[in-house]
This record gives sequence, structure tokens and C-alpha cells, in this order.
Amino acid sequence: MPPSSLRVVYAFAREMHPKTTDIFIQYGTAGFRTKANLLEHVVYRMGLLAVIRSRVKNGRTIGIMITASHNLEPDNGVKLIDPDGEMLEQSWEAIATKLANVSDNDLEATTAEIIKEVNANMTLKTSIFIGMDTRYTSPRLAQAAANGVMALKGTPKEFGIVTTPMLHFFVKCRNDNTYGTPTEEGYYEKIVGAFKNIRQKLPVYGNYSTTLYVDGANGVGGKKLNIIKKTLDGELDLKLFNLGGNGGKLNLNCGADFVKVSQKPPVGVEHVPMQRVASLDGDSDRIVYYYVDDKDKMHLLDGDRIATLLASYITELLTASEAKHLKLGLVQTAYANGASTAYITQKLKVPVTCVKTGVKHLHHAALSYDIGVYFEANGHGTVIYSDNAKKTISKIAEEGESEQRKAAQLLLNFIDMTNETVGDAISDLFLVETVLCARGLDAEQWLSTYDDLPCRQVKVTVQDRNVISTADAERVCTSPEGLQTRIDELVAAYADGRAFVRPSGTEDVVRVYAEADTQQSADKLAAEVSQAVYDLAGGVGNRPELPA
Ligand code: NG1
Ligand code: ZN
Repeated sequence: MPPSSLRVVYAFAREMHPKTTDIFIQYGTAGFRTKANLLEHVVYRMGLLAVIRSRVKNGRTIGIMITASHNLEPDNGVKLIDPDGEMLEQSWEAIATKLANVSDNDLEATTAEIIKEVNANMTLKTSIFIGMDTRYTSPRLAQAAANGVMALKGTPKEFGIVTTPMLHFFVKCRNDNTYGTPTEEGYYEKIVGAFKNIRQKLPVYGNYSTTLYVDGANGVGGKKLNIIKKTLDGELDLKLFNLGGNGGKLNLNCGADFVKVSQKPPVGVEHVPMQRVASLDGDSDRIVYYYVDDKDKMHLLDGDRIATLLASYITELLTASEAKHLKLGLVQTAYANGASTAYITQKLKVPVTCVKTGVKHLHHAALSYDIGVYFEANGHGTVIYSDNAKKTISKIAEEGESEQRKAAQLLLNFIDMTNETVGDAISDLFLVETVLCARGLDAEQWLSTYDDLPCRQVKVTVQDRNVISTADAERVCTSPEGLQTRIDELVAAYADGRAFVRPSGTEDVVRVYAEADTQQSADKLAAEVSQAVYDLAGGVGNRPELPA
């Protein structure tokens, strides 16, 4: 396409989605994320970029998701989904950042430059899938994305309000029809269908109860589970809370991130001692479980717990189907509780890889195993299976001895229930419920597999969070000078102490993580490290205080 036909790109931008701010914005851990009123031009431009990306990928469908995940209502965000349903290729993040930040006057020329640089064939037909979460600012942003797509003569297909993992799934199915049907019904058919199928083979026994409470974070996940609930014939009795009505605010004092970080139960969920509760985040790509005991103490079952539960069950089925040669591995980040890593490597004898924060890094590392289980401690994760693993398991399911066949068939259902494109709270919920049911476990028994080390996560505001650099999967801080030495000194004073710091990719803060043998020590260590960050990395506002 010659640059002259890009006039419309500029016209649309100037007339409908002008850039009204000079604040620099960066494609981070999960795309662009900031206050919703600063995003319209960015989303419009991501519509343009999605078309260019699609044309570089031979016209395969690309996705645009409008969401700020677990952030509060005033924020919003946008991210692109690549053809296999995975996160945008990392080398394109800089291109996205450049396009988002140029002035309207330079937009036409920059778009032309990018088209040339990536060698996109602009004559190819392309369809772009667009989805959004429940935020009141989302429809307007979705329209801006669609306008961007149309400005470059792509065809937008809008799915309305869907979970982030649903849109990933649709994109994958559209480009690979063996994976499923790219519709909401197609998603339910595959994932919920597999759950119902497996439930026929696994009778309820032991301490497992089919009653599950769900905290929907007042977002999209609870709404979708409300649809699914009606199709579950007693296989699971879902009791749904925080569905967005009754004045409940998105992610406010509820949802997976709140539960994980504050280590408190969410508001809005009926309190029943020992009842298992699944807490989703606002766009339903994260899930953690918890229960409150009869002494009112909350017990958290986070992403590490889910990862270990799934990995141990898959290992069991691999052994039973005699497909032990398939290599299963687990991928975590530095936020994984030290006790979980010890349990996985020493008890389950499953290899563990530690990578940088952000699911794209986890997903990538998981690809190196036949079966890769990856989870962030915050509950974002899934399982991915190589073609070799799928073929081997299918073959055993057809040709193996009776017991082998049975295990392989369960594994096939398990694979179908999994959204392999990205972490998916709904799919993960069904996977967890399957394993708990298969093993006859209640939440307390699940928790008893190993003891978490007490931990604490806090945020420190500094002038420029990028003064913090890290290495070794973010476990070592390489700048500013002296900070790592200080952290080492602080950590050395605690039994089972561990701490690290890194700049957030989604908020303008530095995150501090600490764990130690007691909660008091973990809290104190986190506060001391926060003070070190404040002092050595240009803290602003009040200096973090030590706990009394
Ligand atoms: P940042 O803000 O970069 O820490 C957070 C999560 C990530 C990931 C992204 C995307 C933590 C500590 N960090 O990133 O794991 O989920 O959001 O949503 O939970
Ligand atoms: Zn999310």
C-alpha cells in the first residue's frame, strides 16, 4: 500500500481518536495499561498494528483485547494476541510502543515506515478479533480498535464482553480449526464438555464435595460461569458471588489479586467455615482458591498450589498410561513460594525452570517440555502439551492395555479441558475440581501437601522505577549500586529468608517480595527491603515504616 492511501489513518486519528496527552506509554508485561482516559489513541493505533501484524503473518487472524485485568475500574488496557493465541511476539513490543507514542502529525509516516520495516503485504485480506472486559470504558475503546482496523482495510470482528482467555482461544481456533470452534459456544463445548465427560468417569468420593463458591471479582468471569452453571447437571454446584450487581465494584476488595496480595478473603462472599472458594480476577485469566477455617483464619491455595496439584495428577496419569518417557516440567517465577519449589523438585521429582515475571516468559519456557505446567503464584497459568505428547497419549488411548487406555483417555479429556493458549480461570477451575474429585480431597487436605513459607509482597513508589535492573530471572538486582548488597545483608538475618525487588511492568511502582520462617519475619524483612529501595532508588512520598 503506497503511503498516500494511508491518509485515512491520519484523518481517523485526528478527527476521532486524537492523541491528547504527551505522557509516554510502554507496551509492558501485559500490553498497554493506564488510566482509561489516556488510552483511546493508543487503542486506535493498536487496531492499525493488528492489521499490519496479521499481514506479516500471511493474513492469519490477530486478537485485540481491551482489559486492565485485576486493576481497578478507572484503568483500562489493550494487548495484542498472536495467531496461535499467544501473547504478542516480544520484538513487536518496541514497534507497538513507538506507534503508540508518535504525534498525530507523524502517525501516517510512522505507519508507512513500520509497514516497510516489517515487510507487510498490505494487499492481504485480514480479520481482527476484538474482545473487551466489563469496564464502562471498554465499549468506546473497542470501537477505537475497530476504527484502527478499518483504517487499514482490515475486517474487525467484535465478540463483545468475553474473558481474556476466551479471546485467545477464539484466535487460536480461527487459525487452526483442529483446536476448536472460534465462538463462545465452541469454547463451552470444548472445555465444559470435557469436564462433563471426565466427570462421568470419576465418581465423587472421599472428602470431595461438589459445592464450590466462586468470587467473580465483579468482572466477566462470574458472568460466564453463570451461563455455564445452568448446563452443569449436578457435576459441580456453583454458588456465585461478586457478579457485578448490587453496587459491587470491579476488583475492589475482591478477586484473585486482592485475595493473593492482601491474604484476606474478599468482601461479598458468604462466609461458611471450611468452604472451598475460587477467586477469579476481573478478566478471568487468574484464579486462586482459599478457605476460612473454624477459627476464622484464611488459608490460601495460590498458583503454586494449583501447579503442583495439576503436575502431580498428570504425572500419575502418565505413569498409569506408561507414557513415562514424556518429559513433564514446571515453570515458575521468583514469586513462587520457596516451599512449593522444594516440594516439586524433591517430592514430585519434577524439574523446575524459573523465569522472569510475565506469562509470555513462562509460556515460552514451558514449550521446551513435552508437557509444560506453568503458573505464576498469583494464579495465572495453564498446561501446554507438545504435538508429540498429544500423539503418544492418543495412541495409548486407542491401542494400550485396558488400564493404560483408561488413564490415557482421562488425560485426553484433561487436555481438552485445558485452554493451552494462556492462563484461564474457568479452564483452571475445572482442572482443579477434576483433580480434587479424582483424589477425594477437600481444601484442607489439598493444603496439607506442603507448608508454604510465610511471605509478603509490597510496593514502593520511586521517581523512576527503571533505575532498578535485575538479572537471573529477577532474583538479583544489578542496579542501583549497593542495593543487592544491602538486600543480602538484610536477608542473612532471617531463617529461611529470601527477598528480591523488581520494577512492575503494569504499575508505576517497584515490587518487593520477602519470605521467611514466620509471618512476622516476612513482614519485617519486606519492610526493611522497602526502606532500602526507598533510600537507594529514589523513593518518593512517605518512607516505608517498619512493623511495630
Ligand atoms: P507486574 O506489575 O509486572 O508485577 C503483574 C503480575 C504479573 C502478571 C502481570 C500481568 C505479580 C507480582 N505480577 O505484573 O505476574 O500477571 O501483572 O497481569 O503478580
Ligand atoms: Zn487478568
